[in-house]
Amino acid sequence: MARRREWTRESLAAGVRAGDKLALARAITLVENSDPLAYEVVADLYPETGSAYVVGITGPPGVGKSSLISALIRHLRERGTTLGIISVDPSSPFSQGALLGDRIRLSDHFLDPGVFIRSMGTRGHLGGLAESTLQAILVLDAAGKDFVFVETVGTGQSEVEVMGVADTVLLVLMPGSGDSIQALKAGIMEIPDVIAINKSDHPAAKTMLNEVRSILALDHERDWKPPILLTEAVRGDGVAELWAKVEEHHAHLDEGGQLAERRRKNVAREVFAVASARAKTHLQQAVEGDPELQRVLDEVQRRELDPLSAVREIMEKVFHLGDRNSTDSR
Ligand SMILES: Nc1nc2c(ncn2[C@@H]2O[C@H](COP(=O)(O)OP(=O)(O)O)[C@@H](O)[C@H]2O)c(=O)[nH]1
Ligand SMILES: [Mg+2]
Repeated sequence: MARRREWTRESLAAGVRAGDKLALARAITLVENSDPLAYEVVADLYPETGSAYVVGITGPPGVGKSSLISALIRHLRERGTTLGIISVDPSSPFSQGALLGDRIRLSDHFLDPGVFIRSMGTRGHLGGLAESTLQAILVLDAAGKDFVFVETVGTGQSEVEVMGVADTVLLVLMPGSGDSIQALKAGIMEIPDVIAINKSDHPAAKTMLNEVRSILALDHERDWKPPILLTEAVRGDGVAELWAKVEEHHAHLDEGGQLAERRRKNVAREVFAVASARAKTHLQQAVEGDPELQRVLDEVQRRELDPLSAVREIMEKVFHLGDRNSTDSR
């Protein structure tokens, strides 16, 4: 390893712009650590972002998201397209230590200058996962990547937030992903833009395809009908067809002027989500470290103070806010 380089705000921003892998790695590490230098660099780069197309790839663990991404990388690299990949999957093979044993030669991608892959842990993000993912996407965007892929395990709230920044959301399922089917049916899971039923070599793949198709058929209101494709990520079957559908969705958004609108909404929601997450952290820390606020909570427990009066006291003390949510202002 080379001696660790000292990056400045200027040199790091310049390195990111040039797509230098060391600079990208450093910038994203700083983002993960909520380092002030990361904020400065992203602030400098932000006006230059917006040209990367962001594809969110979500779905239950083990369905083949990472394998599919790898197959898509191969497909796209043949055409010279450049890519940034952020994997927010604790079991991701996209960390250099975990490449062995996989039939897909992910290591090839690490040597390719047109691809930057980064795995981000789901824990230990001071500023929250949504925040660091958003910043990391901006870094890769500023580096001039044509596409940024974000892989998340589709289970929790943070993943929903992470998917909120994607231009196209690709849901990956496999035969046997019954929970996801139920979640789609019940409306718990948002309808994605494109669905891949991976592991099409599995005998139940067709059944799964029909099941998903029948659920989506109930939804008549969308102007974009999410296409459902069978893929076999390991062999690359259906991958070109899958990508064609992502591009079709992109074109669909472009045509109607919907891409700009979707991005505007996404950014607004993301800014709000990050602000909320910070407010929550601030509140928790304030209550933990303040004996007076602890006393307020104790009083509620002893039924000496009602819960909403406690809320009011806490909000006043921590945020210097009155009772804004009170209905009596109407
Ligand atoms: N049979 C079969 N196995 C697959 C396919 N795609 C991925 N796998 C395997 O499924 C396992 C999980 O894949 P991975 O890409 O890590 O899934 P992820 O957790 O969704 O990212 C690995 O052992 C892959 O080799 C496929 O299309 N067919
Ligand atoms: Mg994965």
